[in-house]
Amino acid sequence: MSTYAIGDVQGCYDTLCRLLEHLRFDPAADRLWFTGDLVNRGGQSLETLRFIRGLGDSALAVLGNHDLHLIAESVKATERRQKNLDLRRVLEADDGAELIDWLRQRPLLHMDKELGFAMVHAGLSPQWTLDRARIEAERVEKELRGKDYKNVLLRMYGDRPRGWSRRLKGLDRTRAAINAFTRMRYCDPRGQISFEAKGTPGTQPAGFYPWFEAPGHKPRSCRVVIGHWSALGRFQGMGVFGVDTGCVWGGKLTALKLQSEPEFIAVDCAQPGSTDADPLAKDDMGDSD
Ligand SMILES: [Mn+2]
Repeated sequence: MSTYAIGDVQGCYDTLCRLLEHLRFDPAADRLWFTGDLVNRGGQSLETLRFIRGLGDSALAVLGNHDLHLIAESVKATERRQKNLDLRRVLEADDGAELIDWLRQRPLLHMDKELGFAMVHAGLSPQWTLDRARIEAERVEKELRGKDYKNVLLRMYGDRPRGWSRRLKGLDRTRAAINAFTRMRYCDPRGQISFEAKGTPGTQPAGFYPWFEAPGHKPRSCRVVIGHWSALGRFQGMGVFGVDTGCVWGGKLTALKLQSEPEFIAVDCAQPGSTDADPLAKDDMGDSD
């Protein structure tokens, strides 16, 4: 039995099938982890959701910013026609509501202490141990599954507050946690996020660090798999493994075999993608992963 963590699929279903063939994935024996952003831009978001949901207990996925955006669009869908064709196919499918409901129940953080790995879409605040991260994730997950979820989804957008703090309450705390889990790349030692910086390490503004290198960050008891950061690409360092290799941009779809010496396995993108900015950035700053 093997467990593979797969990077951002973003609706590239054909490429996912190609990767799983390459891995000789056996749903009866193997397990798949997905770093989130299952949907948007690739053109086959509907097929991707159907397939991964259909895997049942053989697959688990954490929420990414594009997944949250789709769920939020479903809340608004009755008010205006969806312009994004890939997302519209999900919203208008007979099983669309069921798929989105399933997506809404996904966690923000997955941790398997026995395996020694955790997974989030983007990052962890430097103030969080993994146990603290789990508490913050569960708090937001409960809101997304609760009866006020529409309000939470409609008010999660935006870059303020710029970082998580234990003093934050209510929706500010929710938004700060969502931004860390699903959008962060660079932050300062206090966990204040630079939403503008999205390039390779070394290109960020002074005083900001890749979140996993922020000075004074809390210790992390598991290795952490992330997606979201296609400019970082295939990455291994500081106990972090990056597996977003920009499939939807014509790059590769990458799997990481989770074992004591993790192994990267990738296939080329099988389809062209399109371009869209980060949907959770209220002012559309081109934060694209
Ligand atoms: Mn993302």
